[in-house]
Amino acid sequence: MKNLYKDIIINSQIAKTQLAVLIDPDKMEIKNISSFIGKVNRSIATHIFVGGSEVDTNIDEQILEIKSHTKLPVILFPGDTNQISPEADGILFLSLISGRNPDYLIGKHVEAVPKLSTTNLEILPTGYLLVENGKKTSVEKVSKTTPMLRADIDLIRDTAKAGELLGMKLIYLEAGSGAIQPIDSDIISKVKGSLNIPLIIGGGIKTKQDLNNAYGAGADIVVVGTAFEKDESFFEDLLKPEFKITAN
Ligand code: 1GP
Repeated sequence: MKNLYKDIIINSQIAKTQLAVLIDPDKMEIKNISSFIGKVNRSIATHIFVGGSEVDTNIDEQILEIKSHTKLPVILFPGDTNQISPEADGILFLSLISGRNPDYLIGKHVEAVPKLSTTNLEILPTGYLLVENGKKTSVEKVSKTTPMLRADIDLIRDTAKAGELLGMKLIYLEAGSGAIQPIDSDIISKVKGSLNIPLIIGGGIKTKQDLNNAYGAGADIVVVGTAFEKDESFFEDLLKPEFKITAN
C-alpha cells in the first residue's frame, strides 16, 4: 500500500520537484496509453492524476492500463462521483471552496461515500480554489460557481487557509484546464506563506518557465495536462537526468 500523503509531505520537506501529469480519460485512447506513459516514466513526473470535469468514460480499464506501464502513483482527480475507480491508488477528495455551490462543498461527497467505502483508495481531502484566467473554464460551467478574482489575493489566501483550518490536507489553486494565464507567482507565494500543508498549482502551465515560476513561488506539486495532450515533445524538456543525451 502506498503512503501518498506521507510521500508528498516528505518530498515537500526535501524540496523534491513534484510534477503531476493529468490524463483526461475522454481524451486518451487506450491504445495510446502505453507510449504516453513511457514518456511520463522517462520524465521527472512523480504522480499521474486521472480525471476531468466532464468525463463520460468508464475509467477502470484506462487506469489498469496506466498502472500496467508505470510504478508512479495514480491519483483520481474527479469531476464527479462516476470517476471513482477502485483501481487507482488515491483520490483528491475535492471541496470547491472558492465557490458556494453546496453540491461541490458537501453534496457530491456524501454521494461518494458508499462507493469509496468499497475501495482501498487513500483519501486526500483537498481544498480546491478556482481562480479566473481570462476565459470561462469547464469547472466554472459544470460547478456553476464563479472563480475568484486574481486581484483578490488576500481573499484567495484566506480561503485557502480556511480550507486548512477545516482539516483539508492539500490546497489546489486551479486556473482551469487550458487556462490562458497560469496562476500568478504573487498569488502562489502569498497563499504558500500562510499554509502549513502542501500546495498544488494547475491550469495553463505550458512551458518549463511556467513550471519554474510555480515552483519558485512555492508550489509543492504542479499539474500539467493540456500541454502534454497538445505536444508530447514537452516531455523532452522534462527528462530525468539519466535519460538526457549529453554531448560527449
Ligand atoms: C486542470 O489543473 C489542471 O484541472 C491542468 O490544467 O490542462 O491547463 O494543464 P492544464
